[in-house]
Amino acid sequence: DFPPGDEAYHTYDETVAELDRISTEHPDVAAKTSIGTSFEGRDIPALKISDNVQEDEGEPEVLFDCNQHAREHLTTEMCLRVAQRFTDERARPENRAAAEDRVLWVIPIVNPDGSAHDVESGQYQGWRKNRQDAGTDLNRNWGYKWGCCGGASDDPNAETYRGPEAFSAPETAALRDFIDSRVIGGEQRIKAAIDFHTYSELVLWPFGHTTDDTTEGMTQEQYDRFERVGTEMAGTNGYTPQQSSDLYITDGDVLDWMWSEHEILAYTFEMYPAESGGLDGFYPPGDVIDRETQRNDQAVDVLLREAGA
Ligand code: 0X9
Ligand code: CA
Ligand code: ZN
Repeated sequence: DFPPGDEAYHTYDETVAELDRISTEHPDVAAKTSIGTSFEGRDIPALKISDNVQEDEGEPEVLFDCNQHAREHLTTEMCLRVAQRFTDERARPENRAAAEDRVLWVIPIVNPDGSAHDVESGQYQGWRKNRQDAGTDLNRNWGYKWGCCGGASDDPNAETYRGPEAFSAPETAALRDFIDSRVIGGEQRIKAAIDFHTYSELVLWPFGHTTDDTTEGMTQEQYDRFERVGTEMAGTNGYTPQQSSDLYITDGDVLDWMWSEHEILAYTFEMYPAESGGLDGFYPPGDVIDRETQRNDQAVDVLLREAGA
């Protein structure tokens, strides 16, 4: 469990229970499903949110995925916030308006083994990767230009180990398969996404593998849209907007794949201020959860709007 003072965080089991509660209480707008299984055999649950949720109404879809990195537990709370807002709090006019004619997919724990491992002793382990052998960094295991550019490690003990091949981690393969499965009649239904991380208060867009704005797979017009929408979202939460490679070069990260493979308007948010620094930045006290998740409500609404553009 989470250490004393941080009980407000949801463990893996509590997160699953919360998704069960939401889908049970709101069967018309929320449906729990699974995208697959982790290395150690845990289910990776997802919540679909839409009016007439049992039907396929062909609406634009937006994906919110959280906790690729085990210790970034605040992101799981962010996904739960999105889920609660558009179910428990759906009656509020601003929430109803934002989710009108959209499908939301919420995946609170992409890395269940790592997340459980990080807290199960009652003391934080500072764990980032999944639990396959010495651990693979899920956000270096995606298949677009995997391992191309010095933005990941080939050392299994490194924090940014990319794995022996692209999608060697069952968790990234499961999320890939889910996203691929949203191509219906030749059209990718998922139009936009936020991949939540901590920390540093950043809104990031592709590419990560190059500092070039325009390159293979990214025209000036496309880049300008990323920058415009990213800057608008950052204007609502006070984060700093920038291309992800401006932070540092990565290869095999989720954004580069979502954009290149599916033209999903995909952003990484780095939640929470950097002041505490080091490992402490990954473990914000439980009493900041509400503030730091609600802070992104308007940014989420901007992306829901943009998914229809
Ligand atoms: O390194 C990562 O995967 C992300 N940061 S974290 O501290 N949460 O691990 C940032 C990924 C964004 N992409 C690039 N910087 N290229
Ligand atoms: Ca609907
Ligand atoms: Zn991260």
